[in-house]
Amino acid sequence: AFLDNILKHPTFREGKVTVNFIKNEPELFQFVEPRNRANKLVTFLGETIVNGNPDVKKIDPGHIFSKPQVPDFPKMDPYPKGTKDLLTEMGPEKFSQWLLKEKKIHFTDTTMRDAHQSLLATRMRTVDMLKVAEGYAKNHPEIFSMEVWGGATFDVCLRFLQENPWERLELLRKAMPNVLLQMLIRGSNGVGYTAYPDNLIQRFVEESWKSGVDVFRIFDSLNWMKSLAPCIEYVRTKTAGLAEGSICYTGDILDPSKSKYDLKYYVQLAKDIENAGAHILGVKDMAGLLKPYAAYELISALKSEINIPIHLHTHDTSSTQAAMYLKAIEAGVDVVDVALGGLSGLTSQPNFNSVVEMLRFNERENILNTDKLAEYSNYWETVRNYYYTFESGLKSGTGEVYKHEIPGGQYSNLKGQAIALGLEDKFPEVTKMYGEVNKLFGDIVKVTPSSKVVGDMAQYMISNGLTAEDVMERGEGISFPQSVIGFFKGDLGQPVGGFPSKIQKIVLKDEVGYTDRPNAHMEPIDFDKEFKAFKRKFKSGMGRELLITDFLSYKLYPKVFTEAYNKHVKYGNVMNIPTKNFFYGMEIGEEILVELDKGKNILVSLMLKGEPDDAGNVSIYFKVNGQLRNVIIKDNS
Ligand code: 3PY
Ligand code: ZN
Repeated sequence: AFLDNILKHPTFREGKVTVNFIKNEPELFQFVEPRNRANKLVTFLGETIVNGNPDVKKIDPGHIFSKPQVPDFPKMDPYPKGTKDLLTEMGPEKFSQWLLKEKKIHFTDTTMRDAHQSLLATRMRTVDMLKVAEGYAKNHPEIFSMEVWGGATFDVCLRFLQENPWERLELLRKAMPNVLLQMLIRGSNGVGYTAYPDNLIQRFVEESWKSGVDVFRIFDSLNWMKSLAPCIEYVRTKTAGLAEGSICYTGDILDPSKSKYDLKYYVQLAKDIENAGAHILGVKDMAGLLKPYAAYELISALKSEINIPIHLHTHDTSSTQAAMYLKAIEAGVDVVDVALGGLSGLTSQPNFNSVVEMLRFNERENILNTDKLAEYSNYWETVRNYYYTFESGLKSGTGEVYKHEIPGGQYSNLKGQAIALGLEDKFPEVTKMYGEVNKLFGDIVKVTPSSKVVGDMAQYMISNGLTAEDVMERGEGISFPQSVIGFFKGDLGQPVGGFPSKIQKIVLKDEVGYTDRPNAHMEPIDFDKEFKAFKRKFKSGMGRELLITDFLSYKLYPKVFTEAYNKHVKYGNVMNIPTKNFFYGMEIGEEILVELDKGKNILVSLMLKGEPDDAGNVSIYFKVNGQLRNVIIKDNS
C-alpha cells in the first residue's frame, strides 16, 4: 500500500520527486492509520447490519426516510453580530443590565438540547446539528441563545451515541461564534444524577466555558440554595459567562389548597438567587405546570422584587403553554425558551415559529425572518424521522400532567424504561403512581435527579404490585431501589420542609440520614495525581492525546466513559456515519460518504451479506473507496 501511495501521488506521477518528497508528504506514512480507521468503521457498520444497534429496540422495515433540506445561507459572509459579541464587549454584569432594558421579547432556541431530550430521548446526533449550525447562526443572529449542551445530553453522547460531548460543544461553538451558547447544569449534581466533589464541579464549569458555554442555567433538583449558590459562584469566578440561577417551578400558586410552593416561596427563592450573584434569574417550569394566570402573577411579582432579567422555560405537555408565554410576556418576562416547529410541542418547548407570529405587531415583538425559520423547522421535521424509534408515542397534549407532574424531559425516557421493564401496557398506571409517590415523599420538587427517584419508585411499585399503603404499612420488609435510599439519606440534598420522617425511617431502616451538603462527605479530587493516573490507565487507542475534559467525563461517569472508550478503540470515530446507517445499518447496494476525520472522506458501499456459518459468523463485503473489504461479524441472535 505504501508503494501504491507513492506511485499514485501526483508529485511522483508528474516526475517531480526530489529528496524532500517524503519529508514534504508525511501523510504517505500514515497509510496504516486511515486504513485501520476505515476497517474500524466498517466493523461498526457490519455489527449494526448483522446485530443491529443495541440502542435501537424496534425497527420498522418499511419506514421511509426523506432527505432533509439544509436552508441556504450567505456562506461567504462574515457572521453578523450577535449576543455573544455583546457579552464579549460588555462583560456579564453590563450584559445583564442591557438585557433588562430591552423592550422586545428575546428567544432561546432549545432545538439542539431540551427539545430532542424531551421528544427523542436525547438521541439527536452532532452530525445532524452541524449541518445547519453555521447557516442558522448567520441567518438568525437575533437569537438570544442556543441551548446546546448539558442536561442529559452529556450522558447520552457517551452512553448511546459514541460521541464525545466536549467535541460536540467545541464544534457547535466554532459553527456559531456570534450567538450565546447555553447549557443546563444541575448544581452540585453537574450533568449527573448524584452529587460530586465541589472541585470537580468547579473544574467542570471552567472547562465548559473554555469549550464554548456562555450561559449556565443552574438549578437544583430540590431548589436547595446550598447546591445552587456554589455553582453560581464558580461561573462568576472561573468564567466570563452568565450565571443563570434558576427556580424550579412546581405545584400551582393559584391553588389555595397547595401552600407549600406559594408565591411567597418563589419570590424568596428568587431573591436568594439574586443575592447569590446570578446575572439572570431562570424560571424553570420543567413539567409545564405554570398556568397562564399564574405566570402573570409570578412574573409580575418577580419583576417588582428583583433587578436581574428573567428567563422563562417551560414544556408544552398540556398544549396550553403558548398562552402561558403570552401572559408572562405581558407581565414583562425578558426571554422565553422555544423550539423550532418540527421539534416543538408536547413534552418539548412551545413552537418558536408560532410564538414569533403570536407577538407580531405587539409592542414587544421581536422581528425574525419567519420564512427562514420555517425552512429550519422543515429541516428538523425531516431529520426527526430518522429518530422514529425513540419517539415516546405521545400524540396529543395531556391535562394529566397537572396530576402526575412528570417533567417533559423525563416523560419520553420513562416510557422507554417502562417498555424495557415490560411495563408498556401499564404506562398510564406508572404515570399515576408517579403522582402518588410524589405525595408519599412529601410533595417534592421533581426534576433531574429527584424526578428519577420518583420515577424509579413508581416503576418499582407497579412491577411489584405495591400501593402507597403497602409501603407505609409493610415497608420495613421492602428493599427499596438504590436511588430512593440515597435520596432519603440526603445524597441529593434537603427537600423544602425536610423529609417526612415516617417514610424516611421506613426506607432507611437502620441507616441515618444527614442534613449537610452531600459534597461535604466527599474527598476533593487531586487533579494532578488523578489525571496522570487516568492517562496511564487509558493510554492508547483514542488516536489522540487524552485531555482534561476526557478526565472530567471519566470522573462524572466512570463506567460509561470506560465503555465508550473501549468502543472507540474498537470502532474508531463513528460520529460522522449518517444517522440512518448509525441506527439502522445499511442495505445491499447502498453507498455512503463518511468523514473519517477532518477532510478525510471515505466512500463505503455494502456489496454482500453472507449467511451465518455453523459458528454463527457472517461475512460482509464492503467496497471502501472502490476496494473490496471483508469483515466477519458474529451473529448474536
Ligand atoms: C435535565 O436536568 O436534564 C433537565 O432537562 C431537567 O429539566
Ligand atoms: Zn426543560
